[in-house]
Amino acid sequence: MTVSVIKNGAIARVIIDNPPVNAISAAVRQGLLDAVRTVEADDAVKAVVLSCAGRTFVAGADVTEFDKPPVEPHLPDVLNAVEACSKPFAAQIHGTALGGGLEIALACRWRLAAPGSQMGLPEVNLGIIPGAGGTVRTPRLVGVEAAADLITSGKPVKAEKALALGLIDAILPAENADQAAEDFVTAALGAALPEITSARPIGQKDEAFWTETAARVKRAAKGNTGPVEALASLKNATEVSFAEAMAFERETFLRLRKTDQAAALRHIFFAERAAPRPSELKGVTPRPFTRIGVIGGGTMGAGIAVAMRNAGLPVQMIERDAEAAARGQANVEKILKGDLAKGRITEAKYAELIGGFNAAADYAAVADCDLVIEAVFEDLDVKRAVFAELTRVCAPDAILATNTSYLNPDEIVADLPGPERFIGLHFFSPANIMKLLEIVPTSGSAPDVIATGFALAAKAGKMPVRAGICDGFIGNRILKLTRTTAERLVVAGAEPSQVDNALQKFGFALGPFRTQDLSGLDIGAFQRKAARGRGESPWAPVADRVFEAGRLGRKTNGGWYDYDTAGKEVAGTPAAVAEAIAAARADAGVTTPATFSDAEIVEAIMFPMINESAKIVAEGIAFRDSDVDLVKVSGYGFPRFRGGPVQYGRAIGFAKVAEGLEALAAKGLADGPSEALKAWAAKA
Ligand code: 3H9
Repeated sequence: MTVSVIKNGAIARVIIDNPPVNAISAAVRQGLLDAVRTVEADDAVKAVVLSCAGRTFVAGADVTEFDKPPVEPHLPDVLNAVEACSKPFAAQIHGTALGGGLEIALACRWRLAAPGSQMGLPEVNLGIIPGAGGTVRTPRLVGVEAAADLITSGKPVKAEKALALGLIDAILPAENADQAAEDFVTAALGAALPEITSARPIGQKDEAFWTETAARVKRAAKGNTGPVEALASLKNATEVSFAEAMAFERETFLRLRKTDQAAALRHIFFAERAAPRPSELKGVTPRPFTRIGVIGGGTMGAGIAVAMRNAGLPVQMIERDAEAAARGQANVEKILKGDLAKGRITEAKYAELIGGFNAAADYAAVADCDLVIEAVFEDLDVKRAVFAELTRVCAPDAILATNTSYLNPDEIVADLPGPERFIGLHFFSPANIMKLLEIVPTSGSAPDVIATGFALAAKAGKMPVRAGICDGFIGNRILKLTRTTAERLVVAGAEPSQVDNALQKFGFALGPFRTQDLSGLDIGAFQRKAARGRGESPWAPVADRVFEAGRLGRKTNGGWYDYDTAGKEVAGTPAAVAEAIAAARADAGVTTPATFSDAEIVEAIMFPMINESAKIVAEGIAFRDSDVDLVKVSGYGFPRFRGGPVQYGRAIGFAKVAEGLEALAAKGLADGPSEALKAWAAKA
């Protein structure tokens, strides 16, 4: 039974049992409605405790139903029945009460929560707003201001905070919680019953509050419409009757559920849950890892070391000599001191984190590490020398990983003993902050070694995505293409700032030129030099010239943009960049620079990205299209509410993207559609 009723004297217990997270499916809604009727009809029942089986209270509406038309009974009606039931309900919360789960609790007379439980209204993270009274009942319990925070941020609060806010009535003891909940209700029945939530008064706020809050919410939402709509529903709830407010909320919820944004956010929600659990690793036990070696103490190595320390793992760093080891130590201290200064960690935590870290110059110090991550200079010979040394000093079953971003991990470890123990673990800078971790098996990686990569990601709070070997794996392969496409636009006639601004308006955290200024133009220049050394001919006529002019980006106070002494970008294209552009245009025979609308720029950048994503999936570099989207959203500032390049292409229609690519190719702005994209277009 999805919902069962246990009658045991005056207090009945209604239990929702819908694994894994008790999501509110149609069966749960019907079961709850039936349970209300059952207890209503039983004179012996005086009150009801509503709880859930398994690891959590209700995690919300069943998101998998959102692509289909709503099925009766609808949750708001079920909850009105719960609230109107003459036998008062108490919600007994454990784990999380989220979205519709919290809305169920709001319709109960009392809310009792286990210590450590959390409650919230995360609907805005799915591009929707609460749809069963979240914006209407919450303010009646916690006040309008606290409700605005809860609903527009989507962030859950812990039981203690919920109690202080008035969202719950009591925190239950950790032991014998069921009995304690029933005792609470029995005692409460002896006093006057609290008013049902819908009958409670709702606070009022002046126009200034709403104007200021709406502006703040819109800024923070960065293009996600959910928070803005949720606030509008809350405001409406303060102005009209309960029933009218419920109708308005429901209408908004149903309208938003059908939007591309909501579909995109659901896509990423499921992508995040699929990527960490590759089906081919089902049943494979990861190797234990208790001590981590990090080779290289530069920005990347230090960031990885801190990420590992934050995961509670002791770290041994190796640098080439004592001086470099001291620099590595200083780099790690700098990151941790920054966290201390920002109040992210306490003095005691700092001491604990730095206490578990050591930097040395002798490889013998990693002999007892069971997982070693190399993060040295991107040079094949340098990396090969590191791995040769590691295979000499480390135990034969120790896992040896490379953090390379552009080299071929197979070439790095070619001919070394124990091919099954090598793997690529591609962290993103700053590695202590960025969640994405590309897991790149080599041709010899053993399944349990790959599984250990995923286990390490879980331990360190990273988002692992499996990627195959190609130039740049998933993320940097697309990044490289995007840089080329952006430069094609500039050579054809666009200004770098126009390209950046159009993409930022689309929702990207930063445009491609501003990103290059941040990370340094030397990185791309170095990669192109290495590629030319291999006989390839990478195309970057403007970036090459800007780099040759000594403009490496923010670190030299100028790259694609100039920066003032405070580090603020100076408007306009710097003269040196304008010269580089003019020279590249002359080489390309561009006599009359073309003009582009923002929409054309977005298409010119996005369509090749979608095309490349299709190729990446067709080649098996990514296992699923949602993995490509996850990489771009979690590692490259791609707007989450657009769901990643593939989901964006799906929303437009792959056939339309393929057509658009033909037109871009005719103008020399992109390659034509790939066979892989054409296949997607044919299937859609
Ligand atoms: C809503 O409630 C709208 C209402 O206002 C209006 C209604 C009218 N639906 O995350 P996990 C699956 S909107 C369907 O790995 P954890 C998930 O896909 C909803 N499935 O576990 C996974 O499946 P699989 C508002 C769901 O322990 C499995 O459960 N609520 C849902 O790390 C385990 O999930 C939310 O946004 C769902 N709602 O974390 C809360 N939730 O095993 C969303 C999970 O096949 N959920 N699944 O891959 C969460 O935040 C986390 O799942 C939770 C548990 C914290 C609960």
